[in-house]
Amino acid sequence: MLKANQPDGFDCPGCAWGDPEHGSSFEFCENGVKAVAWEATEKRATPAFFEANTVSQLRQLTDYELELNGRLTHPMRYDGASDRYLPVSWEDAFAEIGGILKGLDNPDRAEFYTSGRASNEAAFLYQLFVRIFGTNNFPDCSNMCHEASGIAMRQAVGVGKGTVLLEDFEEADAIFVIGQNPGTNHPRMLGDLRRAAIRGARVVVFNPIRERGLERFSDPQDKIEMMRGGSTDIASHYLQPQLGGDMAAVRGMAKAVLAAEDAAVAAGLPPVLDHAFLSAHCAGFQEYRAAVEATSWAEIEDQSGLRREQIERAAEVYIKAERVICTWAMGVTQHLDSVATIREIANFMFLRGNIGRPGAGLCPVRGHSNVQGDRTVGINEQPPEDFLDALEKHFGFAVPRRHGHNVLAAIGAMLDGSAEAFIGLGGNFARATPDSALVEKALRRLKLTVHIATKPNHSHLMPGEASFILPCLGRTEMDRDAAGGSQLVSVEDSMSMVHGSAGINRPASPHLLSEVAIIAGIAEAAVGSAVVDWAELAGDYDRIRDHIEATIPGFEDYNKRLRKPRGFHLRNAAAHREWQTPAGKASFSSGPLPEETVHQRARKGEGRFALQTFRSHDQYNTTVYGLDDRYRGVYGERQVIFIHPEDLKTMNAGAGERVDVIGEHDDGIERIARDFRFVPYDIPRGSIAGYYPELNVLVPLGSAGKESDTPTSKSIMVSFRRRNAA
Ligand SMILES: Nc1nc2c(c(=O)[nH]1)N[C@H]1C(S)=C(S)[C@@H](COP(=O)(O)OP(=O)(O)OC[C@H]3O[C@@H](n4cnc5c(=O)[nH]c(N)nc54)[C@H](O)[C@@H]3O)O[C@H]1N2
Ligand SMILES: Nc1nc2c(c(=O)[nH]1)N[C@H]1C(S)=C(S)[C@@H](COP(=O)(O)OP(=O)(O)OC[C@H]3O[C@@H](n4cnc5c(=O)[nH]c(N)nc54)[C@H](O)[C@@H]3O)O[C@H]1N2
Ligand SMILES: [Mo]
Repeated sequence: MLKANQPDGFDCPGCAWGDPEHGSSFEFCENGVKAVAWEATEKRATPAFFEANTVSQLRQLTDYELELNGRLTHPMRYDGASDRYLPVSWEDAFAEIGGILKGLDNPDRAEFYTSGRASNEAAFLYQLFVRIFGTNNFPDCSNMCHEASGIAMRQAVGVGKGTVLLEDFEEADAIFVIGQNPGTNHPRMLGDLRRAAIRGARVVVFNPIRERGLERFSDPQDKIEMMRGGSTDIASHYLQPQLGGDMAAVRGMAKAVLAAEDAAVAAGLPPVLDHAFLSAHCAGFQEYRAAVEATSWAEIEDQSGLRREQIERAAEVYIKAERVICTWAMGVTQHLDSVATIREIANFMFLRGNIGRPGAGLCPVRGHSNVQGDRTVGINEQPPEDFLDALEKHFGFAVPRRHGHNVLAAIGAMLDGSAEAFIGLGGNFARATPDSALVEKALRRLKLTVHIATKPNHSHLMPGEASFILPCLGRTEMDRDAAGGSQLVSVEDSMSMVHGSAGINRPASPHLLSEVAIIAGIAEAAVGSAVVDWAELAGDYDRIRDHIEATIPGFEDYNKRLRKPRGFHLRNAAAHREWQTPAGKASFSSGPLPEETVHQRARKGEGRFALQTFRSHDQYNTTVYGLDDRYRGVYGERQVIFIHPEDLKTMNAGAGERVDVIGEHDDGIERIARDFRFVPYDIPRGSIAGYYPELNVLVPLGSAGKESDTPTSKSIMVSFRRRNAA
């Protein structure tokens, strides 16, 4: 029986941008179509495929070639003798995995990874199982992604999530887009930016690279624009800072705002600052003002790579706008000083009260479609005490209180032998993490590796002693409940909207289980059903949602509200100007600028560069759909380095020359990415760029963001070695 008020489709597995009309009309974008088609492929990685290829042979394939083999169809177990994956029954797989987990002498010896595509239901059940098992080891893709945003925003405004709704984009007078490439990674956001630009809102971009989608955009849904072959200008101001130079750039704007305030006061004009907001809502403004005054324009220009006049012009836009939104993504979060930079963004927004009113606010734009929801429902290696209390009270078991491992700590534990098991709920741990070679070694020395996945990837090819690939249903596929009805899952987008998703495609294989069913199977075998009846929960996800409602605030009437067309909004206190910070106020930070960015350090050495690793238009993280990067004019290849033409000249190198890229992180470890081609590009001198995950061999495990512990995959010191040199 179909339940009433089902949303009439699935949530796009592409990105976490909000959807205005969820449940009534499905808003597609080019890259959303790719994500859906990728899952709905006709190709199958069957037992015959694994029979025909040893794991060592498969390891020679690129990420692209490997995933071309299509969807996994059977649960598989690694056989060391033949170096092949062989089919195994679900029962045997669960029993063996459960047995090995039970046999560990300490639950902290297992690592439970999550990628952000898992639904709220799967993620909640997973954390429940893992905590009953006895650990908080939850390395999560968000540790490599927006961790700094959550930390900085909790410090600044008391909530680790964005404060705006999609509707706010219709009211903003100015939108600052910092360190983000929405044309590729959040194409539906580009639609909102375009509508804003058309009605006259200013869009100010900070990005070292001139990203085409941010400059001009033609909307495929706009027939007239398509007919005329026209497009809309998106960015009214496009600033190209050096890598890691954003804190300096934002402080520069704040300096200009404070100067404008002084000038206004002196001239007897209305103030520029929102004094009512500053005095009623903020802590630390005077200290911040002093810190800004103590930061010289020379420092700001040197670190940001921008000229004072450029920064002042951007500040002018901010001053003239009544309502301002600031968005950001990986260009801000994957640096050494990301937390301080996001605090500076908040500082800047406080100056004119740009938070907690219509058309204004802070908007970290999330990556995976449910990465925000996974954290909300308990995927957290440092869980808040009140959540643990609620779990303990509701389920009646002793919840582990020791903080667990994030991604870098989990890798450390695997390398030093203190971790012995790895379970991955989706994702591609070995390719997404830094220092690929070391992580491969770490995985291969484990007693147990388990990957719950839809397609084969390189993480599966680094088997431990006992290794399993467990194939699951994708978001787009029908998931049946115990009575044969359609199951509904839920996800939370970047604007804290929680909505339902129900697959419509026929499963890729009759042997697939849902993520929830797989977790329930492992849980049953590993911890039994004394605390939780796993089979019952897997048979009806409404029961899982009842438990979420009972333990997590904001989910009142979850099952009912989920079935409303747009779902429901999780209340955000900061958006209502309620500040759950230690000071009880919106809190300014007033530290100095980073002492030296990787780019500033690179400039001092001969032939050194600061490298960022980003996404092409034809990939989803470690999944490579194709070898083109249309907007950047790259076709049929991925081993490229974008670099300023003058930098090529000083090296006496030509476009097209092939080089090895050498890691220059001074820790004695040799890091080489072999055989890359130079592509001259509009990018500041000394900053260069290339694609993830091919360049992850150069990202050092030992370089992590302050407080966020996020790998610094946007500021890596490198040099080049010519391929043809003797
Ligand atoms: N199609 C598609 N969609 C995706 C993804 C995908 O791979 N493919 N991935 C999803 C995920 S998990 C995430 S997290 C998001 C990622 O979305 P983005 O953050 O847009 O991802 P990146 O490709 O890493 O792009 C980083 C951008 O920041 C700029 N940048 C780099 N360093 C700096 C800096 O120091 N300062 C400034 N101002 N800019 C800088 C780069 O030039 C680039 O434009 O997208 C999500 N959506
Ligand atoms: N150098 C560098 N490294 C980075 C980044 C960077 O910008 N530069 N970005 C970081 C960021 S932002 C992130 S989020 C991480 C991403 O890290 P991950 O989330 O670990 O990686 P993905 O590539 O998104 O995972 C892809 C795999 O997920 C599986 N999968 C797909 N759909 C499903 C599903 O519905 N269920 C299940 N169970 N599995 C599924 C498929 O088997 C596929 O191979 O990488 C990080 N690493
Ligand atoms: Mo991400």
